[in-house]
Amino acid sequence: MKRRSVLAGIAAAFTAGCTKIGETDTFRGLVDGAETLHRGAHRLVGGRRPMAREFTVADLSPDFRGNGTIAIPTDAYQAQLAAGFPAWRLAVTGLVERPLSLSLDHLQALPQRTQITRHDCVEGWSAIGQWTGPRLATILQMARLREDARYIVFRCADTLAGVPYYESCDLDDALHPQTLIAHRLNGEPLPEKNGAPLRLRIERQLGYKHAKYLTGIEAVASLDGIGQGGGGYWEDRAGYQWYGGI
Ligand SMILES: Nc1nc2c(c(=O)[nH]1)N[C@H]1C(S)=C(S)[C@@H](COP(=O)(O)O)O[C@H]1N2
Ligand SMILES: [Mo]
Repeated sequence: MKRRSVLAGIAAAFTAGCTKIGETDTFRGLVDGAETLHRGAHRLVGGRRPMAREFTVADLSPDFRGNGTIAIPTDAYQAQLAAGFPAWRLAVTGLVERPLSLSLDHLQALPQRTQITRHDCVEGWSAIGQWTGPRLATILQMARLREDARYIVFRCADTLAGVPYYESCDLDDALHPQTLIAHRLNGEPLPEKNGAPLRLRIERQLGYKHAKYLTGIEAVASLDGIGQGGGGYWEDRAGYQWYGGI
């Protein structure tokens, strides 16, 4: 209530279009107070920065290392890798009006975004890479998310110790402009070690959230009953935070 009235006061002052008001102590007090309140409110919803920092080509790491699964030694995957993944599909399922099965060609024909960002792994290393792909938001728009969808689950082709890798995020990160289904790293098709042919880039989150070897994205209302319910492979077993914000 108090916040509303302070903001209303400032809005009124601005609409009055009066510059002199800005020189009075009362107005300064109002502005400072509102900024504090605004920062407080931002922290309440998670303290998220709007955009992750982007870098230039001069900042690129000479080699973007691979971590976690860095190869999928099955015959089926290796055959696809050699052929450029003609049969790979990204399934879009769950709480959507229009389930999709998207080929690499289709994903590459959508509007693309390229961004240079820093990847931070909790194991203590970082790397800067340039990623290209359609926004996840574009894909979710095509599939028409239902109103009861609250999370997006990312399914991967690899297993660690026999358990499929998976991840998930909320809609704020899923629809964020820097969240991509990337198919290129530094201008080249994704290398096997970095998740060929498709991996998530979710730039305000730590490395383990960036699911590689993507086979499906699924809109759900709850994470209960998916994996062990923690929202991701490492969240389920090592107690990593589900909200791995940087
Ligand atoms: N499918 C899958 N995705 C994954 C992992 C994995 O083992 N399997 N490892 C995660 C971790 S901990 C990190 S740091 C990054 C590593 O990405 P990179 O191999 O491109 O460096 O991928 C993440 N995504
Ligand atoms: Mo990591």
